[in-house]
Amino acid sequence: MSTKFMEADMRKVIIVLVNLILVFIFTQFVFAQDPVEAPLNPVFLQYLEDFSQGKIHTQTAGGQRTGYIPPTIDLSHLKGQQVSWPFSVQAFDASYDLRNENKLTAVRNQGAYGTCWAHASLASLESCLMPNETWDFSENNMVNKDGFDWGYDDGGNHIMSTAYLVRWLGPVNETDDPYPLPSTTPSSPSGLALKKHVQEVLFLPARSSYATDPTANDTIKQAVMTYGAVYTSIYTNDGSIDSYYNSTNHAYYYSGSAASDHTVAIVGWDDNYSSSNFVTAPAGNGAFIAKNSWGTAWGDAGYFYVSYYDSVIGESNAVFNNAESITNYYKIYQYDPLGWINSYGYGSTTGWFANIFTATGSESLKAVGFYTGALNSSYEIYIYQDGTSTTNPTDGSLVGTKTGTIAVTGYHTIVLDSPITLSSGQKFSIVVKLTTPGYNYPIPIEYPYYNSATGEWWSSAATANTGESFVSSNGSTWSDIASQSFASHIDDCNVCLKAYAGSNDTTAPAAITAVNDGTGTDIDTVNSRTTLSANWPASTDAESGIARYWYGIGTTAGDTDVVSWTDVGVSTYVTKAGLTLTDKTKYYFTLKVENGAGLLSAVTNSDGQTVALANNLSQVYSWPNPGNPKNGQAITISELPLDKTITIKIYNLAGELVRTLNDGEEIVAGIATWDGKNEGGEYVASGVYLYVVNSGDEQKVGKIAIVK
Ligand SMILES: [Ca+2]
Ligand SMILES: [Ca+2]
Ligand SMILES: [Ca+2]
Ligand SMILES: [Ca+2]
Repeated sequence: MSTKFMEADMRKVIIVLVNLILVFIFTQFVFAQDPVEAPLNPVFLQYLEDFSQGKIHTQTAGGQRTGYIPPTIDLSHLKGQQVSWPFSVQAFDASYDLRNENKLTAVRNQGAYGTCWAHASLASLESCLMPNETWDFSENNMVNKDGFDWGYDDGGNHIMSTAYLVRWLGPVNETDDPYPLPSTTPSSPSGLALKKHVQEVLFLPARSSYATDPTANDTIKQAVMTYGAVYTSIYTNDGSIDSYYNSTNHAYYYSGSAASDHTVAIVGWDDNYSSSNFVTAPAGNGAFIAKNSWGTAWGDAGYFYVSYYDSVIGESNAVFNNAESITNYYKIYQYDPLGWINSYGYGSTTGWFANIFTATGSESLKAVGFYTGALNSSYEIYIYQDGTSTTNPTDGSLVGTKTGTIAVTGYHTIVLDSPITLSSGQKFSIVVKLTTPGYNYPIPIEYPYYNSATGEWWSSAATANTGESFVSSNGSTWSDIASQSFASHIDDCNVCLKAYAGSNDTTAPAAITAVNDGTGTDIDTVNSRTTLSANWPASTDAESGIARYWYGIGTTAGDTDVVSWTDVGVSTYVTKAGLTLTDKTKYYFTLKVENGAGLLSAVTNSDGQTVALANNLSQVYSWPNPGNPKNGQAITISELPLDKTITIKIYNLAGELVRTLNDGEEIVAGIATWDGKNEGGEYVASGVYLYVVNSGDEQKVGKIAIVK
């Protein structure tokens, strides 16, 4: 062997050694020090790519809008897993239908917008609250206020709706923020009254193939029976709903490999639903019953059947089952308003994560909330107080612990065994050790995601500061994750970990000093049959702040016989429409204040406003405008004078008489309605119409836009 060869061999040995050392250092670096981000959901990444290439269609051949975007977080590792429920379960009946259980609110209509995801989410939330409570929450608010980068019409998913709900931005009432009519620009007011505190959302595993797994439907069936309607995803698009949908039987079956593009709510099942009811017969009988958001004119009054053999239904599932009273906790501490963007891990099913918070009042820490990415996740919670370190969340005194197991994937609130007293300005940290069996990314994280390939932002509003969120592989060596050298595309990162506190305030808030009738300076007369307003200066409570104002309206001061006590959130004015007011009668607003501890102030009354109706046409107007009478909402012509002979005629723009609404009779209630039909009983075409009101000595002309 020549010297030259020996030198070459030595060089090889050295290179191998150096490589080994580098690999060793690198693995130490990765596994002992820095968390690894889970791969983002490949279906989401494919969606972004397809979107950038203009391949995404959010409308069926029938013109129905869809609007499902796959989430950033990949939960495909759960596919086919069955939940081990923490309660005893019984065998399923062959059929079950929430329509028979007083567990469903009315079918909604997403109309012209890609908002299926908000409709399916709230269908589940509303259903789970029934039959004890019946609500109609605002999809418009959820879509406008979700906080993500994509627009109103661009779609969304259950991870987004969960983020909006568990950060306590919603739900708000439909009547406070109604769904927009077509052709209006969607917007939402701020400061609306929050109606529930959503504390838990279950993300059920994706369903396995029913053809190969007869238990594939069990988890969904159990959730429907136990909780209510289950949000789920289906495939409808590229015009295919017409190819896969039997509109006579309202039966849908798709067997291809396309991704989910629409969301609905599963509300029941029928094991014996015949395979012959579908366009193409699946391998056997059986169908889920699903609630759609395409109005009652579609399907079986808005419902339809989806075959058990459908290849897509059950892919993304959520149960919005734990909406609690807004008095459950007074305050939420959180750094993750945009929720679960992705997850971190250290190559192990166990990881540690922590947040340091500063109390902003005299409070009691009562509960902790976070996401779990696997079934049967086990947790250990440690609460520390009075730490001085800004880099170690376990600094300070350990003042509380709690351990347990959580059966189902999703967002959960863990109530501490005993509340922990906090004083204003006091530091406290929540430390969680979480084990997610079968999933090596136990740490849920929020950050501003940007897709450089397509130039699309997803969650750019996410922000973070150092000293907030920490992660660790072992609970002793911690990394602050606000800015990270090891993950160049991630900065402004927080862990998804919330804290819930009650207030220790024992004194009631100050009563309102004065209530003004009307929308400005106090008025004493009002010219309306339907609408009263009031406004007032803000109240104060130094300890726990103002949680909400309550108002009522009565015909004597302090009474609430016209409008019973109603929460208006922190708004310092209210306009109540839809009343039936009596001429020459005096109405009084009455107000009280609730603080963060749930204590109420004394009551303050306005000095009243007397209804004094105009006996002319000056206040006449029509609403809604534009209107869509074919959708069941008649056009109302309002503020018509009483004690007069009135004619009301509708003309088209060509000046042709379309309909006579009133021909000289007195208008008893001060309003007239038009059902959108002509004299022949047919709905008029879309367009602008004129209404002409004549009272003998006066005439008023107004425009009505009809849309369909
Ligand atoms: Ca609604
Ligand atoms: Ca954040
Ligand atoms: Ca107080
Ligand atoms: Ca007054």
